[in-house]
Amino acid sequence: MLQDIVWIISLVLMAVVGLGWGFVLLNSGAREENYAPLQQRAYRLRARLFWGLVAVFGVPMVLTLSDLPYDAVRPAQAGGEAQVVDATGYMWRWELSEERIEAGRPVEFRVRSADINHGFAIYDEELKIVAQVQAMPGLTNTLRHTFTRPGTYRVLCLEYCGLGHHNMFAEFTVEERS
Ligand SMILES: [Cu+2]
Repeated sequence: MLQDIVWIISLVLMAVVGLGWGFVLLNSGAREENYAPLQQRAYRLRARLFWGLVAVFGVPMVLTLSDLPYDAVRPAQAGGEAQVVDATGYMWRWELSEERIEAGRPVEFRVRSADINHGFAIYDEELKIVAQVQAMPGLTNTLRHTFTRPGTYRVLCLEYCGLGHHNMFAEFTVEERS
């Protein structure tokens, strides 16, 4: 609910900025091209530098976006109905409603906090982060993910939440689809 309101406010503000840009664009004249030779060289160099930066940083960014630790980019829809896991963060432990998850089927974690902010982060056996979402009091955040590799996964806290923060972990296993 709160997230929807914030989303709508953001959309309205983005529309205002967009209209401003459109107004400036419509009311600006054609570019003057009578530059001095040195200026011309500088502008050409700048344009080359710009496209060079796009190539060096833009291409790898697009190629690696799908490795983000959440499924905004590639929603976990395939593979049938989602398995629902309720996850609640407490100072300082996690409570999971499910400890066994089927590989290849999407999982929907419904993440809450019973006290203060925690960071719900799932790590694989090599301690590489798989997915994460914020655990907040008074709000349920959903995190969808499809596990492809069976194994033991760990939930750690990614938001410093006091003295016991480093001990805050839970485990679940992902099993081969039966
Ligand atoms: Cu913490």
